[in-house]
Order: sequence, then C-alpha cells, then structure tokens
Amino acid sequence: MREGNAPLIRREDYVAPAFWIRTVDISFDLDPAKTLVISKMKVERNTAVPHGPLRLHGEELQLLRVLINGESVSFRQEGHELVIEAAPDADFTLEVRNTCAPEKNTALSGLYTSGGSFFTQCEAEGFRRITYFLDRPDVMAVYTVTLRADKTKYPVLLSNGNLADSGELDATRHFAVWHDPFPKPSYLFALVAGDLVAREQRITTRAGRDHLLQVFVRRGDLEKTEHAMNSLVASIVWDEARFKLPLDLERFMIVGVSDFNMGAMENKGLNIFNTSALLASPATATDADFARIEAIVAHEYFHNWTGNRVTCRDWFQLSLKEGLTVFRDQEFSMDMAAAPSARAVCRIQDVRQLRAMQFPEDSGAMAHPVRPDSYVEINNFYTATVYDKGSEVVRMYQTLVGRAGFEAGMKLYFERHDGQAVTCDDFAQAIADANPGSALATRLEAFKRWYSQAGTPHLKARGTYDATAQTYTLTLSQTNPPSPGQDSKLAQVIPVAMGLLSHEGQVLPLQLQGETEPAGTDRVLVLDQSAQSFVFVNVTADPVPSLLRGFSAPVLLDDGLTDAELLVLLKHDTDAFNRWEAGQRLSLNRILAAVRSGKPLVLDGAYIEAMRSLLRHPQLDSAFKELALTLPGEAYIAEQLEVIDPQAIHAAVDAAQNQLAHALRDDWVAAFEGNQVSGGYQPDPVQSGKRSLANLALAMLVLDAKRSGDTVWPGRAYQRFKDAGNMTDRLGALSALVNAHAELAEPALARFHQQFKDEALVVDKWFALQGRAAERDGKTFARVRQLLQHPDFSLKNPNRARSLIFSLCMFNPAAFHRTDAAGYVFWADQLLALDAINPQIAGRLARVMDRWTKLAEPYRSAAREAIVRVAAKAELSSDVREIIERALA
Ligand code: 0A1
Ligand code: ZN
Repeated sequence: MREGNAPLIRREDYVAPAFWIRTVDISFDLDPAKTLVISKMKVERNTAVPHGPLRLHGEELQLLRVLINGESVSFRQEGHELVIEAAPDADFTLEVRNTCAPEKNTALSGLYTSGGSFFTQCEAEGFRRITYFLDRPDVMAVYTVTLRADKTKYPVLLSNGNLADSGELDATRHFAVWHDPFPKPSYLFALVAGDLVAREQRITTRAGRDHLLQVFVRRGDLEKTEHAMNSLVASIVWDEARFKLPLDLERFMIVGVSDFNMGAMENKGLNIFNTSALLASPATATDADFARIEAIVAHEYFHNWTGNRVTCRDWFQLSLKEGLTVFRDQEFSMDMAAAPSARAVCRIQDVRQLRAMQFPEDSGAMAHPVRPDSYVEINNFYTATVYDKGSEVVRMYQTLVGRAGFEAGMKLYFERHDGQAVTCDDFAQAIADANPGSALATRLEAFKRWYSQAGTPHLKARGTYDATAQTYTLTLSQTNPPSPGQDSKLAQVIPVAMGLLSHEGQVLPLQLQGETEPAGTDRVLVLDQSAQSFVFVNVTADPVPSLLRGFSAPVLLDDGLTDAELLVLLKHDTDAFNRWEAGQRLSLNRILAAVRSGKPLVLDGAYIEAMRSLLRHPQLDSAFKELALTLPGEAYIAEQLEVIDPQAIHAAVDAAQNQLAHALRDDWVAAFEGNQVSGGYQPDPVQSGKRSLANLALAMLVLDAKRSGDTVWPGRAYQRFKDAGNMTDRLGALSALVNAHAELAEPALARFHQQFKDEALVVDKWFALQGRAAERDGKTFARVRQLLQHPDFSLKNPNRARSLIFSLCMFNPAAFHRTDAAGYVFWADQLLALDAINPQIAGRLARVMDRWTKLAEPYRSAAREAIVRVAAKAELSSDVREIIERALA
C-alpha cells in the first residue's frame, strides 16, 4: 500500500520523460504465490529534455536483477523508484527481473488472482506493481508477451494483440506468446490466465476485414454472455457508421472477473470486465442491468479509438478519453433506443445521474475541474466530474458546431493525433479548426474554461413581454460560485437550446432582432458574458420560455417560471426533456417549500391533477411516465439548499410519495394492469418501459396498502414476486414489499436468498436492496449492521462491499444520517477495515463525507468527529488520506 504521505502532483509541472521505451518483450512464469517477471526493453534517451538518470516506477516488487546491454549496472532504490544514474546516451536494452505476489494482492491493481485465475488491472498506475517501468501514459511501446503456466489450472492464456505462438513446455506447463502491433501506454497492458470458456463470433466489417470476437467467462456463465456479445457487435457497427472508426484488430476479446474495482477496462484488444457489467440472463439481471451492460461494452469498445489509438499525455487529461467516450456511449445508447421518446428517456436518465452524483461533487470538498490541476492519488480522480461533466462538455461542442461539424472535428482529431498521447487542448483545437467561424471557434479560449473552472454555473433567466411592440426580451445571466482553490471565476460559454410557447401551448416562431425572418421554433442562444439580453421580435403572445432544452449545458437553471407556466410546459412542450423537467420542478418546489418552512408537506389539487393526467395520458410512453412520476432524488434536492437536513428532506419526499400513492390509487391500479408484458422477455425500450411503470405502480399500491391496512396489494406483490418470469419483475415486487415494510417482505427476502444463493450477482442485489431500503424507526440501519455478519458478506469483494456498505452510506441518506451518529461510526469503522484491504474502494467510500460542512446540526458536528477519527490513523492509504484531508481543509 502507498502510505498517506505521497506528494501532490501538479499539472503545471509536467515534463516529458527522460527516456522512451520503444519495445517490451516481457515474460511471466505464473504462480499465485510468486510470479517471475522478466522484462527486456529497448530504450532511447529523450534528447528534448535535460540529461538525467533513468527513473523507473515500481511498487510491491521483489527486484532480482537489472542489466543494461546485457551487463549488470549499478542502481539505487528511492522510495518507489529505481534510479539508474549511468544509463547510456545511445539506444540500449534494459532487462529487469523481479517477482510479485498475485494472491496477496487484495488491492486488485497490478497482477492479482480471483477465483483461481490471474487477471491484471493497470490503469492508472498498476503496471508498476507488475514490473519496473516508465509507468506513464506518454511512454508508448510495442509489447510481446510470453505467458508460462500450469496447463490444467490455467488452460487459457491471454494478452493483448494477436496470438503469435503457443505450445507445451513439459508434462504440466504450457506457454503462449502474444504480440500487439500497436504501440500503447503501460496502463493498457493486460494478461489473463485461467480455466475459462468463450462465446465466439466471427464478423466481417464494412471495410471487408474479418475479425474474431470472444467473450471469456467461468464455466457455467456462458449462457449469460449473449447480450454482451450482441452489444459488442452493435457497438462495432455503430462506430463504423457514425464516426467511420473501424475495428483495427484481428481479435477482440472480453473477459469477465468477479473481483474488480470498477465497471470494466479497455485494455487493447483484451477488455477486462467486472462480471456485473458483463453477465446477464432474464432470470438474473434486470432491464437496468441489460442497459448498463450494453453501455459499458460500448464504452470500452469505443475507447479503442478514443483512449487507445489516441491516448492521454498525462493523467490530468483523463477526461480527454473518459468524457469523450462517455459522450460516445451515451450517443450510442440513444441511437440504439431509436424512437424519439426512447432517446429522451436516455437523456433524462443521464441527466438524473449527473445531478445525483456530479452536482454534489462539484459543490463539495472534492470539487475539481474537468481537467484537474493537482492530485495526490490519481485513482481518486475517476470521478463523475471527469466522466459525466466531461461528457457534457463534449456534448456542448456538438451543440455549438452541429452534428456534422462535430463529426468533421473528430475526423481531424484522428488525422492529426492517431498514435499520439495528447491533451484536451489538442481535442478542442481539432474541433474548432474543423469548424472555422463557428460559435465554438470564435469563443474557443472562453469555452475551454469548462476544463479549468470547477463548480456548477448558476444560470438565471428572466423575460419581459411588450405586447405593443410584440417583443420578448430574454435576459440570461450567470454566476459561478467559488470552489476549493478557485475564489473568482470568469464567465463560461453556455449554449442555451430554447423555444417559446404561448400560454395555450402553441409553438412560437423565433426571430431575433436584426434577423429578416424567423429561424425555426427551436434554437441555441450562446451566453458568453455574465449577462446578456436577447430580443425576439414579432412575438404575438406573451410567451412561456422553454430553456436549456435537452439539458444543453450542465448548469443549475433558475427561470423564475410560475406553477401555471410550468404546467404549460408539462402539457405542451415539444421538447420531451423539458416536459419531464417541468414536472420535476413542480415536485421540487413543493418539497423545498416544506423543507424550508419546517411544515409538513401537503400536496395541492392542481399538482395531483397534473400528475394524474400524466399517468393517464394516452400517448406518452410508459418509460417516460415512470420518470415523470418519480420524485427528484434526495441528493439533488439537497443541492438546492444552503443547509442540508437529510431527515427533513427525506420526510418531505416520503410525505409526497405517500400522498401520490393515495391520491392516484385508482390510476396506479390502471397503470399496473395496463403495463403487463406478454410474450417473451426482451430488454427493449418498450418492454422495459412497461415493466418500470408497472413496478412503480406496484410500489405505490403496496405503500398505500401499508397506510390503509389493505392486504390485497401486498399479497399480489408477493405472488408476482414468486411467479415472476424475469428478474426485473421479481426484484420490483420484492422491493415494493421491502420499502413499504410489508409483513410479507421477510418471507420474500428469505425465499429470494434461498433461490439465488449460488448467483453472486443476485446475492449482491439482495444485499443492496436491504442497504437501500426506506428507513423506518432505524430498522434498515439495524439490519445492515446485522448483515455485516452474514456468511455471504465479505469486504474483500468490491461488488459485495458496495452492495451493502455503499448502499447504506451513499444511497440511503435517511438511514445513514442519524441523530445518534451511529451511521458515521459505522462509516469510519468500515472505511478503516476496507482501507487495509483495498485503498481504491476505501477512497470511494471516504467520499461519502464530501459535503459534511453543509449538514445541519447535530449531523455536522458528529460527521466531523468521525472524519477526525479517521484522519488520526497513522496508517491510512494515500487514497483515503487525500479525501479526508480535503474534507477537513
Ligand atoms: N478506464 C476505465 C475505468 C477504469 C479506471 C480505473 C480502473 O482501475 C483503477 C479500472 C477501470 C473505463 O473508463 O472504463
Ligand atoms: Zn472509460
């Protein structure tokens, strides 16, 4: 483990490496206790930087010998560096021999074992835990990898690229040699060795090349790989069609592993996946799992160009590959959804995720720009800001230059930078240069503030209508609140997609002063000052503005609209996103008023009728209705408040939920009955939309039954739970019972565990459901504590740790924030236990306290006490230390 006194690394200190490593010929004698690694490298001095020693990174390794040009050489070890002063000026070969201990590697970074097989995870800095190397993304080499291992225990031996040779070594051992022709940074290296089986498919791409696709998993999981394979094929087809980016490898492999810190990893030609992001069958995975798998398979595949062919110069540029690749996977999911309404559903889900995770991050202790300025532990910067806000930034490029302009920009980016390690500036320049004179190119430097300024901009919009002149003046203004280390900020470039509607819901033409005719009914205004006014002419009626359509910029919007105006948008907006947003705003306004006033929430008739007509609407999709009738998340509600009282927020949401359940009871019955799916299971938007609305309706009906004492709906839920033909329905019914604290919840939970105890991913769901269950009288918290002792619980498996501990601490504010501080004590205890096993996962758990300073008393003081207790531990990892110190700064 890296101890917690690691130095701060600054973006402005970047210097190119003193040496380049051009080729790596590396062999492994795989043994769980002690693996021998021999690495032979061709090295060149980089004459563009001052003359200096060769410094190689290495951690948790046993060094055996170092040779230069076949001769031993003197070296010294300085912390985690191996320093060779006498490296030649001419090109030379470097040979390093070392061992590492995969079975002791519980951090799951570097080479480790899981379920008796070997796997690697090298991003960001895991390769240095395998051998000594210039472990930085701007050092790109061509790798040849030889694997030697026991042939019965490890019949499958894989690495990046193409299989060059394989065979027997002796009676018990065999070998394989892999060669990857593409130069790559060390973080994209991978190897796998184990007893695995593969689903295979051969495809011929548009370019006429043949490829072999393989998905490797443990025996018994093969039938759960069909969806992943289909998703991979769809991703390949999409990237060729949309961005003209072909598959460049003869063989593309995906491997599943059940111990993995993240979702998946884009190693060149050998993607390694958390099984939770790969395996699906209708019986074990929900619709949401199917959608997530499709998106992650696509994401990793798309990295082959955005990340692998063009990579990052340094880790500050992480969003160059991550923001862009998230954008690409979001676009892919939307295109797969096809129907306009299903596309809108995708967008709403992405924005909900952004608001739930990234907005709080951007106003808390860990707020950082999309391109951070400094870090201690890079693993702490795989964040919602780098990924999801980064993706919104890429989306804004597309909004500013148009879809065709963006595609032209991508083309230029690859023409200029294929095979290079580059920066976010290089990307911005390519998009701008491909679109001279565009709204982006003319404001490029200001636009790039999205990379350098942290925090969510506040956008204010106010309009005035002049009936005599028939003009409508819309004034947009922005404020950019301070964030850690950034007290004052400059105006951002904010694209505001918008339209105007009459109060009767008619769409109005948009003609700005100075224009000779209207330019459609939907356009993008660009705010690039702290305040600007836009005057629309020939406006025949006092309009209702529909602003930030499709969520055209990642900002908090205050449009000052009244309930009556929001109702117009809810009923008539042609932009489905803003229609949904209007409903959310109506809910949010009521919840915030209750929290601010301290008075119990009572829903008014107008609101209830609006929700009823949504639910009954004959044309709207089920998926859209489900999203529209789901109340805003508690984290997003908290974002709107100066002081956060998690219990008050929860009480208001709970009251709104109960009243909606009761007032719309008959409509919920109709929604439940009208959304039953017949025919075989398909995880498509139509079927999954129906299931999601039926599940919401059932949850509401069981909740209302709890209040009235009715037993019919809990009984029906239990029946559905038992008889369900797929996991979406089964889990939906089970969570309806658990969240309503129905008596039948207990037998249902027991039955579920019994039925699925051999399916690890389903057992994770069982823990997660209980960790996230609605709190009532401290029962959820007590149960989570009890579940820590369950024989199936383990901190060592990240999925399992997340399923119980993160569910409570991160996703169940009402159970976690307790007046007796027991939630915080639980957090500190689990954090310290986890840190000794897996610092990366512990670093994530530490983030739970990011926003403690905004908590109301008594939570604030109790939270501080728990953080201080963690900070006082001497043996913290650098991952946790960085988060904790930022929280206390
Ligand atoms: N690049 C991967 C995510 C990833 C990052 C770090 C990891 O280990 C520390 C693992 C995976 C992606 O974006 O999918
Ligand atoms: Zn990624």
